[in-house]
Amino acid sequence: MTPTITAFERSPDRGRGLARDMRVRWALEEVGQPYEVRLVSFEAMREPAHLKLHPFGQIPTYEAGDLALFESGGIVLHIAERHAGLLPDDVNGRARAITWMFAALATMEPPIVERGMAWLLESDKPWYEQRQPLLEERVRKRLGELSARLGDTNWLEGEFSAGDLMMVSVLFRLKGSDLLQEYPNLTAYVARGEARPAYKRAFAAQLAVFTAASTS
Ligand SMILES: N[C@@H](CCC(=O)N[C@@H](CS)C(=O)NCC(=O)O)C(=O)O
Repeated sequence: MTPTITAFERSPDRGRGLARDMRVRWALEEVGQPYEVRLVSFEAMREPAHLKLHPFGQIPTYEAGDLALFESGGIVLHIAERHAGLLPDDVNGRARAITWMFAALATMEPPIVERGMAWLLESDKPWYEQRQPLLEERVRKRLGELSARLGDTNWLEGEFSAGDLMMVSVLFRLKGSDLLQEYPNLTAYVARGEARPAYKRAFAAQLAVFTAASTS
């Protein structure tokens, strides 16, 4: 059965690959599962039909048969559990890979998003100049800890896994920033993720939506 995911009709990040349907697309590409995309506008995301799929009125969602999911982490985990290629076969290895997914979403993503949102929504406010170094420090702390753990290995737990897919997707939000560049092993880790053929296909598919919308 071909699953259907939702994605932004118009990309607020101008096609930089930050919208979270990217993680789901990437996971589907990694496991070789074809998928369909239903594009939604910001207005449609607030409509009852979409709220039935996603209680918080966001993207991405995932539908396959009578299963409907929301939350990129839940969706990627479901894909990884249903198909070979994103989770190790042994029970402990799977548990560790899943733990890295949670670490990406619950430990790394919040300070990274908070820093980004402050820049987006508060950079004209009088407190921003004072607040920004604090937000950067919180991100830097987590990057330093992650960098120390990754060391000079390619992936977090041996082979590439859903844990790496999620971690790279989260770090991608810092791409090009001085913060990420302070950690050459993390910069290289993100680049390794981006170099994967499945990532490239997912990125191209998401970018095509932006390109089509901006020329129409
Ligand atoms: N924790 C959610 C976050 C979903 C989320 O923030 N989606 C964004 C796009 S990346 C969205 O729909 N933003 C529009 C809005 O919140 O109104 C997940 O990982 O799926």
